[in-house]
Amino acid sequence: QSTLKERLAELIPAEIENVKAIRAEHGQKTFGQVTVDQVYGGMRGLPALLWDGSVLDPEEGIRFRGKTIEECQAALPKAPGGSEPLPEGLFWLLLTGEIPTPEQVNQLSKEWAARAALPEFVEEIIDRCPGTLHPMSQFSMAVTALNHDSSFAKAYSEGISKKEYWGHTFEDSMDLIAKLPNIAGRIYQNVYGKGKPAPIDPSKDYSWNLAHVLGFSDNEAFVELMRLYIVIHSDHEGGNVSAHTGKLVGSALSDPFLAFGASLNGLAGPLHGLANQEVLVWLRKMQDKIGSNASDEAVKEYVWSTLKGGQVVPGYGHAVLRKTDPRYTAQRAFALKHLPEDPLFKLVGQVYNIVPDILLEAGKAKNPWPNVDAHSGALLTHYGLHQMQFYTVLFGVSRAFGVAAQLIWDRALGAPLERPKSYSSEAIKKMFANR
Ligand code: CMX
Repeated sequence: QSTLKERLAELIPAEIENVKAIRAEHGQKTFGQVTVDQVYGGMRGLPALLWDGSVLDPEEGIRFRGKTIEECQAALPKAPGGSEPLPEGLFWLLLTGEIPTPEQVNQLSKEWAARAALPEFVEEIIDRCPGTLHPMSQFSMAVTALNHDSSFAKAYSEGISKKEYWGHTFEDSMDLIAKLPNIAGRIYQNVYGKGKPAPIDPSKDYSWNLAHVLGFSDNEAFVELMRLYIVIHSDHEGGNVSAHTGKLVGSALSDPFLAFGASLNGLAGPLHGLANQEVLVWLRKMQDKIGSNASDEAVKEYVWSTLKGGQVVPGYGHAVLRKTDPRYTAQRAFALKHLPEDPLFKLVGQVYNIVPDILLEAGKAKNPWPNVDAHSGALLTHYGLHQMQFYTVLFGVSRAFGVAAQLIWDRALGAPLERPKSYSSEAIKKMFANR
């Protein structure tokens, strides 16, 4: 059976031809107009990027290579005795569009475990960070520092042909993903004062090892949660801040460590990945203010007070989605199966019944429904991972899968440097003065 790299090598020539044919036939056609409002409005809806791993439909949510989350849960290989898909299989799917065999997934688990060790100086960087430095800043620093051993950067400096870019990008991407559990584990154990992370077990899958370095691998349900968590957080098409940043930085031929380090800095923003931390902070503040079993009326009042204070309700709304995020629904299904009586899960459900109507009544948010971040913290808290500042690190571990897959394809397809056009307000005024 082929390895992932061998399979990719087989697929790349046909995809290069496919792209050539698309460009020859459709290259001069237009998607439509670009309005001045889009330039001022964060480029919402502007077709501008190629992204093959996943596509986001506003009504239906994400599909990974054409497959919904439920379809991935059904089709991707599972761990023995497990029922959630293994992220190893999802990475294979993102890269190839194909479902791997259990042996191919097993081989990826082994390869990642074999590549997991961190250079000593990276461990020292993490160890020297003050516990007061946000885990996401530590995370991005450690990932950036891995560029020290980048196969791509080394080969580029020695002079390689463009045809060889993707192979080195693949090697770096495999190293990047493989090393993330050790980085995450080291940050977690350092910041929360628990000693050094347990060693990676080469006989186990990636998610088990992630749970292990955090100190939770003896809870099989938590390991299952990590498998589902990584899969649903891996990729959300190309325009979101972390994905787009990785692609943009990679387009300068910065290696995958530099590119993904930049992604993490974007993920660390409260309107993006940090929202999973913000949701828990918000729920805890609510509990402090109105108590734990609060009435619907009290919750409504709290939500209104958030809006009236000029703040967003974290975990709700989305730049593209216009329905409940299926990533939220997948986590709700997990909670109903594993922790139906958990009080925080019940509060998340109560908030779900209340917030959308209020956001609709307030009349600003285009999407009043919950996104992925509205749910994840409650699940992690249930298993004892209650350190909210750490939540976005887990999002970051997952997001590497999607960003890395596209970086590899970008180098395989010879994607050029990104360089869109910007205008000053003065120039825009002049341009449209008589139109
Ligand atoms: N609570 C209160 N107001 C909200 C809101 C929310 N959850 N969502 C949107 N709005 C407001 C916006 O702030 C904006 O207000 P102004 O006109 O005063 O600037 C208005 O509604 C219109 O915004 P929009 O077009 O609906 O949303 P955007 O595409 O601009 O932004 C997002 C999308 C996610 C940043 C926004 O919905 C938000 O801030 N949500 C809360 C933070 C959050 O959950 N982020 C995580 C998203 C998922 C992820 O990336 O991890």
